[in-house]
Amino acid sequence: MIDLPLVARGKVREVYDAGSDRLLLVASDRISAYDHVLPTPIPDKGRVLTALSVWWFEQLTPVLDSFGAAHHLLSADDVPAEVAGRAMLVRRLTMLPVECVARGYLSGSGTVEYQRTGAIRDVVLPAGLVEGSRLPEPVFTPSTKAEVGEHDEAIDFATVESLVGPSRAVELRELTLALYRRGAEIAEAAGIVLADTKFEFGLSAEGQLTLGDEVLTPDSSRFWPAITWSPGAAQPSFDKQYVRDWLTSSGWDRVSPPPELPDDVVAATRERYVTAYEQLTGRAFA
Ligand code: Q0N
Repeated sequence: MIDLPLVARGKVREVYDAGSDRLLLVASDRISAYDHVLPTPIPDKGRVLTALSVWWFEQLTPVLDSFGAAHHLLSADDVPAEVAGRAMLVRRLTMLPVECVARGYLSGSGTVEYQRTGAIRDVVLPAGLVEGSRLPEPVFTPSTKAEVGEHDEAIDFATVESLVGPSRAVELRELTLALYRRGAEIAEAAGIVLADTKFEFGLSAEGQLTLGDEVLTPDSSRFWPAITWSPGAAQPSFDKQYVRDWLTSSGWDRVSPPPELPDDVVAATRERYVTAYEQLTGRAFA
């Protein structure tokens, strides 16, 4: 289909070799839920997430500049016709072996860790927080990329120091938190809670710290509608809630291959992705 060597294939994205110094990141319409890729694609999901990522790279450039850092995006226009709108030509980086997660709200594995220890990683938190609570300050919760099929493994800050060196570790933590804060501020103004997000960084050929991957999409972040935010129970996902609710009510056991989604769930979910894009950017989705 695409006449370039395939470098890596994720659950919902592919990476192609586009020359010695470039990669092509291609977002598909595939959607995952409960750790499975569903058999039913969501039309336009790849184009929406790519457009959102491109928009965020632009929004985040002042934050990156203030750290002397850059992003990897070269072009979203100069891409093969068969992936038009859902691909990014990016600078090839030497990736750093740390998944840089920032959490501004308690959710998922963060809640589990807090209930067990009263802290998230190295940060002691006040008593009484519940699933969905806003944290007093965002927390850096790095992880390392697991083998295919496994979940990323939580690591503490000392492990980040040993992986990338102490000064780079501080730089990753501070830049991750600054990018998250700016993203959450923009999202909040658009009625979306950016509960947490994951960034990946690398070094350019010139040694510049560079933001890679996709950024601040619903696939790399938890987006919650601000209007229903109510700490104390699981928050509805901005994008995947119809899918999760339908899968739950379908009787699927979460182990067998997942069932096809009905058309109305597909349409409602597509609408949620488009709404997230339009609400955040203030632009119409083409
Ligand atoms: C790279 N991954 C892991 C794409 C992202 N700019 C880059 N240079 C070199 N390698 C990578 C990037 C980027 N981005 C990062 N794989 C290759 C994350 N992937 C998952 C699949 O989609």
